[in-house]
Amino acid sequence: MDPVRQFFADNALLPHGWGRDVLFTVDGSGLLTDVSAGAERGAARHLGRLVVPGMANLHSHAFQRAMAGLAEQRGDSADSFWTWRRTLYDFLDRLTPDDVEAIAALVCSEMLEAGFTTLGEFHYLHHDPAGRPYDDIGEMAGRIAAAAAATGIGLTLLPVFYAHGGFGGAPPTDGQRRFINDPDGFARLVESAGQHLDGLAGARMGIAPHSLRAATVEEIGRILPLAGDGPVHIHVAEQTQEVEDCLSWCGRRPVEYLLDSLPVDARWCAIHATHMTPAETGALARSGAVAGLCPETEANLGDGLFDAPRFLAAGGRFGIGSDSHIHIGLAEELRLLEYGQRLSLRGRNLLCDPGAGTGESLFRAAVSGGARAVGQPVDGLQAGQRADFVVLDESHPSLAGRPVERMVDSWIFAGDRSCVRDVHVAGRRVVADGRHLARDLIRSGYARVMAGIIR
Ligand code: NGQ
Ligand code: ZN
Repeated sequence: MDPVRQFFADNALLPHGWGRDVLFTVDGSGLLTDVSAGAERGAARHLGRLVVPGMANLHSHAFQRAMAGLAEQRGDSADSFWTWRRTLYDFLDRLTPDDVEAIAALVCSEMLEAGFTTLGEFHYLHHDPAGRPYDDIGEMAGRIAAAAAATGIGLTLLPVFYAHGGFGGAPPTDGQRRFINDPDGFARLVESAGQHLDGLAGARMGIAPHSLRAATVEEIGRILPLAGDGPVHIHVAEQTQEVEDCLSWCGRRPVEYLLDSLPVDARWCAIHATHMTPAETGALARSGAVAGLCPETEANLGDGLFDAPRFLAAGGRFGIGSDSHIHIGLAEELRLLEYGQRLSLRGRNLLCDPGAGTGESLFRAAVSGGARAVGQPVDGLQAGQRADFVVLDESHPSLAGRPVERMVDSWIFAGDRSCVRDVHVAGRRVVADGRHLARDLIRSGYARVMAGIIR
């Protein structure tokens, strides 16, 4: 364990607003024990002029980073989410554990460079290309853990339970063979995954029944105890066809069915939740579940628009994920979340708290909702939370000369990851001058993998 350390920021975004001259005290396990504004710097290490908390990226399928941009040409028939999914299934046929580790390391390093300090990995590529478990059923989970360890990102691993190809326990398709487990196999997988996380600082585990298409509510009820007090994530109501299939199978809509059938509470994260009636939106907000929004992927896949104004007005919590990694950007995800509403409602500053800018409102909400969704102490710069610092570059053209209260708005709407200078996880610096410390090694490993799999 490292000794107690102190860090100092000229300006830091604290839970209740910007603080000046902020002194952070960090214990040996990387948690903040004290945060004091108006302090003397003393011997503390200077972080920078502008420090904001790290954010969790709550929804990721890391391997999909390797096919970003490869499904953007029109096929013979109308392209849709479902034709994209066929491309995905063909692509993932080829990936070995070494490939997945190298791709996941790239994803983690890109997330860190963007300002994300925790990864929620919704991990479902379990078995070998023939659909047989590896000798260690948690082999692939171990590779995700290795990538997190190599990059220093905090990891919440969410092993996925996937058993069916449609509502009502329909048999899986051949393209899904690498994902499939029965509840007993899944219990072994969770056990092995837990062993792979042993000794990995900043790691946590939960579970993820993939969707109401891929798991029955009876099966989900059976596997729930495996989550312990960890988070439970599920994809729900992403596509209108899923809503129609659910209605014709059970007479209820997916979110309605989920809330009626399972004990959904603040430990849960409903990924996408795009298609809800106003009643479902209110009920999901009241359940305490976090909405896991992935605006860039949802736009890329043509999912639809989440009713954020209604959800937030009902007290709903949300966080963001980069899901398919069509692009990895913290500013861009939050910006698109707001822009979707602007385009549809023809107004401005729609997801804005009174007294704060829109970018800052979205950023704060996503830090806090993200922390809840990944089940980690990453809810902002306050005592008891992890010392995850994102240092912004005040000389960046999009930030230069702005008052401190407009900095996050300027980053989110006018900037991108080039505004991020340094990133620390648990008090340890992993990004310096915008570059992950192992960037070159990680990128060359990734390039080698890509040369082998793109045919
Ligand atoms: C996934 N992605 O699990 O990667 C899914 C595709 C499915 C999104 N839903 C597979 N965006 O949903 O069946
Ligand atoms: Zn997903």
